[in-house]
Amino acid sequence: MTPTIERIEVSLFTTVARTAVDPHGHRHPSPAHEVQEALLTVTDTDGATGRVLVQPDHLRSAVLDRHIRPALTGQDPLERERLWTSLARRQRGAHGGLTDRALGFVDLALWDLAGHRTGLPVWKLLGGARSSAPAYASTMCGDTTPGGLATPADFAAFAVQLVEQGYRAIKLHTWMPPVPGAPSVALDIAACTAVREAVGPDIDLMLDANHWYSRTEALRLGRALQELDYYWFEEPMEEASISSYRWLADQLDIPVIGPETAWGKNFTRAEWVTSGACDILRTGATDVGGITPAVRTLHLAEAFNMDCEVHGNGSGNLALLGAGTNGRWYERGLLHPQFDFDEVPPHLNSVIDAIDADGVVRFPLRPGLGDDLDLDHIKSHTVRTL
Ligand code: LLH
Ligand code: MG
Repeated sequence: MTPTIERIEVSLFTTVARTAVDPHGHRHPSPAHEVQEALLTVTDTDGATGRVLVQPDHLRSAVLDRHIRPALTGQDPLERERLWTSLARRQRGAHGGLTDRALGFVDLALWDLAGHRTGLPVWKLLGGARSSAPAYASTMCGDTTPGGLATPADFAAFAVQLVEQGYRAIKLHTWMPPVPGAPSVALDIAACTAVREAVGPDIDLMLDANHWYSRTEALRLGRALQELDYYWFEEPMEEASISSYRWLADQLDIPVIGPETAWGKNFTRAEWVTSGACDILRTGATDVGGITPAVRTLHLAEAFNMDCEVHGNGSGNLALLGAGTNGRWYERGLLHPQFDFDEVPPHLNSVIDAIDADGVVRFPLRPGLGDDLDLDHIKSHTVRTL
């Protein structure tokens, strides 16, 4: 008999973090402190499991009980396209209660389960277009910390360190509110100039600047970046305004990339392409509602001869890079001179995305998404199960 989905659980557990977010959601280094994280587990009637680390705010009990369990329980977990569509169709009547991220977490767990059932890593199930990808170092946002990322010179010094570690590409996140004085086009240009001068012409550089510049501020910044031979210009304005991005992309030679945070899954991405709002499309395993719709965006872009870059780190985004080669980079970060990104937190046995001396990440060979979870830690530190 075909196995069907039997149990869907979210376990809240404690672990240790060395970063924290500011009131605007930007992550910075912090002293080690206890935090709660969450694991979604989907189990089928044969005992096969799909597991993924999630943000529990998107999978509260009401969301699980009203939408996710009714849509999935008793269904064949391998029929991801059908299950994703049935969940996505529930979004309209959920009045904002069933988010794209919730869809994404469920889809990731189903891909992990499929990997465990077949004994294959997800990047291979997605077609195995390649088995590794170059990483770009994605910095944390600018701050006010001495020796951190407080000045253009700090960004330049950190960029030199990153190149020494093997990275061949670096993306800056410059100063954003609530940092006093941020944002500032002049300061952004100073940081981008300092980094280019520090690393020379052979390192690819990108900028992800304050997300709420005006059109004219974004244009001024973009023109400076193209003079500095930057590789792409990311999210300088509110992404809901597609016509602003078309206005910007029409006037710049440097590739404009997007959208990253815009809601609307693969449908919004198609609008960006046909509107001419970007030169490089953007997707992400949880940004667009899962690996399933993210693969659609990669292939959509490919059919327009466009690159489609994957936003964010983690096992789902790494797996997604196996679905094509027009997502050229893996975004590794967020990095900071006072934070050891390679330190393994207590709920993991190893990091999934170690880089080699050339800044390349080799995809994991473990079945499923490949996260090396310490299930004993998670079990013994579980404080609540939804
Ligand atoms: O604003 C930030 O803190 C970063 O931009 C962050 O959201 C990061 O995920 C990003 O945009 N990467 O490209
Ligand atoms: Mg970004």
